Amino acid sequence: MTSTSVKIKVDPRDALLTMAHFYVAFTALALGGLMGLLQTLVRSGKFELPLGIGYYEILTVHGVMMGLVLTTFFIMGFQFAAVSRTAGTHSIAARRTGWIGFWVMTIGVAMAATMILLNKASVLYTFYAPLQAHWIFYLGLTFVVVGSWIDGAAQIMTYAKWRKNNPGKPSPLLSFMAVINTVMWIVATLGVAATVLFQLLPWSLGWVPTVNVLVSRTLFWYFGHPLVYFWLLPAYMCWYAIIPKIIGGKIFSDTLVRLSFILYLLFSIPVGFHHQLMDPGIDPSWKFIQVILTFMVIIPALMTAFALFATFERYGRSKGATGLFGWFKVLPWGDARFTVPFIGMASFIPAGAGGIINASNQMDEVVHNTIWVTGHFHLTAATSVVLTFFGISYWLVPHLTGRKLTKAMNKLAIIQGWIWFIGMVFMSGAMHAEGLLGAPRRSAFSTYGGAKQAAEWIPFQIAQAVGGSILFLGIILVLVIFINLAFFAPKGDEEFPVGEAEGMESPAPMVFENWKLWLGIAAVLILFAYTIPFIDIIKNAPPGSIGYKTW
Ligand code: HAS
Ligand code: CU
Repeated sequence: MTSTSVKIKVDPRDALLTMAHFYVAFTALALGGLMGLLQTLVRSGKFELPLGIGYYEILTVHGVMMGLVLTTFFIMGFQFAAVSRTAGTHSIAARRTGWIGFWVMTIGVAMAATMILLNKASVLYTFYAPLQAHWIFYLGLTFVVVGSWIDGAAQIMTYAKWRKNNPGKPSPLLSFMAVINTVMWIVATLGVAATVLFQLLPWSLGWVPTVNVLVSRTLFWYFGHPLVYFWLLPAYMCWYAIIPKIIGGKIFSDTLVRLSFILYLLFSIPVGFHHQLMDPGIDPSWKFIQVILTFMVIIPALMTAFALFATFERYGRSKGATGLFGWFKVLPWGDARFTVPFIGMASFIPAGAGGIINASNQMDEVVHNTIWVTGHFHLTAATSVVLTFFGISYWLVPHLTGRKLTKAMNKLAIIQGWIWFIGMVFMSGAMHAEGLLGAPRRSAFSTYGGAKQAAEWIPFQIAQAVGGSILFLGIILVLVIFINLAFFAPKGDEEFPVGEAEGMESPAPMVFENWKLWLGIAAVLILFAYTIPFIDIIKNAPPGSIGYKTW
């Protein structure tokens, strides 16, 4: 690290801001987790929801809490801490901006959550038209997005201050990674903000009678794919820049990390059509172009796999390991800070393979709208990403609260990681298999129709309920550990590990910090991938849809 302003410990005032984000995130996990358990039980056909509660209602709570609230709050909180740790304590103005962002987001969550719990917004986390929610739900979502922009602005302020004080030097790696993720997020959320503000909100208020469904889906997926990379990149921050320090190794290459993050910024956004391959009304040639761009964004994932293997292998050799997989044995399996994210990392290999299948148009015809896709994102988001987030919180929470991860909690955390893995093998594995048999996603047992069809799905549905129950136990363990580390663990110093890269004699080229260049290329790619199909969609629009109120 080059700057003198860099502190080994995150400033307590910044720590408070991160912890505020984490309290909301872990509350969302508790609520969303309970709903997840109920869903698997309902789908097993052996359980009915009491009090007339609808399946779509609990599915919406689950998706919104896990996919939107847990992730956004955890990521923003983590990035605040990472920027503070590596680019220096936030200024008073930046921290105040961060608090404003936090409260705007939290008010938004309260609005959206209230409407969902009142069953007036059972529209799932994708809130596709023509399903229509109460306008307060859409306004709440707008608050969450705007709040996250304010949060992001605060991080960018601290990064900009570092750049000003250190002219000509590449910024600290973790800060650079956080800022790329924030910038990608801001560009991506423009799409969802557009559909919510110009279509869904006026429509739910009754100001306009109809809505163009394909436009709203297209704007959603312009946002929806970079959304999943917004979840992934903080996990990469841990894998690339933190895990090497925890194991006692080195980051394989600082330049490679920066290049892979730039590639994510460029190629995450012009690819949303891979979620709409089966949507009528989009010219197949544009779908084809976006599929090619999707395959481009697999490149930085493969670069990541390569660099991580290199870090592990070089560390292993330095410990005397030999043979192809000798390094595997010398890794610190007794350290939850390593083991829990590592399980996430290893899961990303089959998870990514599933993604490549989805992106391959003809194969997507087999799996689209089946529960295979649910299996895919429970491996990617709910295993690779979320286990890494848990792994981060096991050292970050005590670092921020001035406590220690005790031996007992470390052990419990490792058990938690393995329980999650086992639960997910059952649940996600069964989802993939049931999807190949044609079982639809997003539906409860009672809505499947033909009993004959359902019969061959039943064993997989039971396996999902078993997996869901194991995962729920995993969530209880996470909450126990989190509460312990936040309030009860013994006082002490827990390290915020930040890795060093090999070969730093020649630092990363400054071109990586040329934002005009990268944002310019990103804009060109977005305009290329979306302009003509968008004009087509609007010009050839069928009469608008009248929509189904969910309340
Ligand atoms: Fe996806 C649907 C394609 C990655 C999440 N995806 C979804 C949905 C979600 C989601 C939430 O093309 C459902 C949305 C909805 O509700 O409808 N996805 C991809 C592709 C990738 C991909 C090509 N997805 C993700 C990630 C997610 C995520 C990451 C969340 C975090 N996905 C699709 C498509 C659909 C889709 C279609 C639509 C399907 C449909 O029909 O609706 C790629 O980014 C994947 C690349 C990954 C790799 C793996 C690299 C491996 C690494 C680990 C190295 C491990 C080490 C450890 C070193 C190529 C980096 C070694 C250890 C040992 C033990 C050996
Ligand atoms: Cu995608």
